Amino acid sequence: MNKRVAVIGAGPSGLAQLRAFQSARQKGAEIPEIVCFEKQSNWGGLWNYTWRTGLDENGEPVHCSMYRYLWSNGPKEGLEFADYAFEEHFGQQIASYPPRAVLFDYIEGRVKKAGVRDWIRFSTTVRMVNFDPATEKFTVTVHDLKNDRMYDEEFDNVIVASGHFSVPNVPEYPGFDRFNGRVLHAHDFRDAREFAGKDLLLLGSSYSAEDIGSQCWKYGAKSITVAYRNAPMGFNWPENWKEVPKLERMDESTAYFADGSSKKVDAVILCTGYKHHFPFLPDDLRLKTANRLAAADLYKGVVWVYNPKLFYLGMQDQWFTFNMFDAQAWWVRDAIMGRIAVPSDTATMLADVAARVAGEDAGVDAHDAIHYQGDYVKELIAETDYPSFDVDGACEAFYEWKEHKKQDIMGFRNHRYRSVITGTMAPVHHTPWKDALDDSMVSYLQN
Ligand code: FAD
Ligand code: NA7
Repeated sequence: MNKRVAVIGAGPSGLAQLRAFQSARQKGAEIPEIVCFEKQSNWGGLWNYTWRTGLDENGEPVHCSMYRYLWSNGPKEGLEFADYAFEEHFGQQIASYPPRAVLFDYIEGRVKKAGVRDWIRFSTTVRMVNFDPATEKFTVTVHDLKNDRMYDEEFDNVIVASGHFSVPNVPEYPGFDRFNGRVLHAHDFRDAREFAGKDLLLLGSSYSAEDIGSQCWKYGAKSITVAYRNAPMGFNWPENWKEVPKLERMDESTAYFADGSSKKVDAVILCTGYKHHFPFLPDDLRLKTANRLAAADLYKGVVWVYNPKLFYLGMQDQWFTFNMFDAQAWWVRDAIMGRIAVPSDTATMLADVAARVAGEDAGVDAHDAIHYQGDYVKELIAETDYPSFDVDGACEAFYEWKEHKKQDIMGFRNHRYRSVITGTMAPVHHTPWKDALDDSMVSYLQN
């Protein structure tokens, strides 16, 4: 097979793609030449933590949106790789909500074992991708940041795995320019200790607001006020935490809300989500979608309907993560290797997208959404040799997680779940989450 395939990004999705091809080669298949371009100097995507914000050492936008003391916000039993269990990596079962460093180690362990690191060109940013209908090839223009050299290469397929939780959605509210404290987006939040003793205002009512608020609460913020745009999160919050309706305006020191209330605050953190942003793709190849489970214009959630030689991984909003990226990567591999037939007409592919959108829209709550994405994972893995696993069991872990959050939002991470890969029950973590201030791997693994 003399095909060449470009993978953009070596985060969990891109790495799943490398592992998918390597696994086919291990089973004796002839695979295309794979070149993965990664703008950071290491793999792991968002899980590759940096203290940097703004621009990086090369003048590129910092990709990382993660922060110190970040622990998994869902049970690890919902994301476990079917071909590489936590027990295989750590030599024992571990507790259910690992901190970032532990999950980074796990992600890295699988690809180290697969031996795919030399497929990746690190510190190399993709600047542009163009498709030539005459040759049916893509020209990928990249910038080798270490040697400050730009060059072009041709590929038969391109797989975009550049993530979509890195470019912040930054709204403006009246008075931000007069406010004397700091206004920052969640993307630039790094260390909750900065806000110890402070009164904080957070905007947004999704994962970032919940988790950054919780971190700041845990590390000693004086008060947390969360202003929601549509609906409050509605958890049973600690007494120094309040949810209020929409922010209307600010002055030098005070925030004013839609219900007429106000609050003097020291800093504002915009937990207002992220944008699907692909500055390296021209109009005819660029995905434009809302952050939802049925992403726009992707057949089977991965094939760009207007040019099926182009694929996207991990562009959906995510209940399932690592195992869903695997399901997609194995499927994309098989489409590229001719093992799976992709429809030849755009109309058929668009009908598939419309059906997925309708399926998502028919759901009424989080339970339906989890079930919907679980079914999607099942659908894809049934079509490849990705090891099948108990997806319904993983959904059960998510349902329990949702209940545990309702019961105690600062205590849900003290629960444990059963692995659907090995069948083993996780141990209870040695320290309740709210008291565990050290998030190092050494500390976490001391169970
Ligand atoms: P990313 O991890 O974003 O990786 C994309 C890669 O592409 C990066 O390495 C980037 O440098 C590279 N790249 C981008 N543009 C270019 C370019 N032009 N050229 C070359 N390389 C490029 N998921 C969970 O399962 N559990 C959690 O607890 C969890 N917590 C999260 C907390 C936060 C704050 C955020 C933002 C996300 C969290 N997630 C969590 C979800 C997260 O999206 C996934 O876990 C996962 O990182 C997505 O993988 P990805 O490879 O698709 O994207
Ligand atoms: P999400 O889940 O996309 O949520 C974004 C939130 O921001 C959501 O509550 C939005 O309100 C709110 N939002 C968006 N624009 C505005 C404006 N203009 N004003 C006020 N509020 C706004 O992003 P997150 O960062 O929470 O989570 C992303 C990932 O990071 C996630 O997968 C986690 O694993 C970690 P709405 O609810 O629409 O009213």
